[in-house]
Amino acid sequence: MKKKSIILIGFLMLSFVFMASASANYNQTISKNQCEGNPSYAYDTVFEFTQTPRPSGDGTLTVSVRGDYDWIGAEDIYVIVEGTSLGQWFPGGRCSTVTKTYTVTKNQLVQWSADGKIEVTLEQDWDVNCDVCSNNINIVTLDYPTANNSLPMQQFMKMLGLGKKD
Ligand SMILES: [Ca+2]
Ligand SMILES: [Ca+2]
Ligand SMILES: [Ca+2]
Repeated sequence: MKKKSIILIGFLMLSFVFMASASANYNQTISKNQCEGNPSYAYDTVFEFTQTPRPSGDGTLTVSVRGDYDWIGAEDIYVIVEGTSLGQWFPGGRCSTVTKTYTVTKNQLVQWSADGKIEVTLEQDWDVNCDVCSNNINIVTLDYPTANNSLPMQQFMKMLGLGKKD
């Protein structure tokens, strides 16, 4: 193989590694049964996302629920992230999965992830009962982009004059 080809292939491989590390996402899913232990009505479910890196952009919080949520006007959920309410939600499903996606801003994620964990609570209304469905579940997925720049990447960018100035 010619020397030029080897250098070109090496460069392509390096570029691929750098691109892969630059576009990493934090993506975690946690499931909780809001009726674990079969109480008469659902309890608030708490989801702790750990080892949360610093975000590089806006992300999404996706909430899926299955249970006694068909009574619009009563059977609601409040989605709370570290004391901030993302709003009241009437899923409107009875024993079927209903999903809602919230956009969370980079600024919010920066604040929430600073201590390395992000806590999400689904506050359930007292009208959400546990004897209606046998397949109760709450699922929360947190997804956001992270810069995740390795040291070699930053040095490489600096060499090309593309890196952030210190
Ligand atoms: Ca109901
Ligand atoms: Ca936090
Ligand atoms: Ca009910």
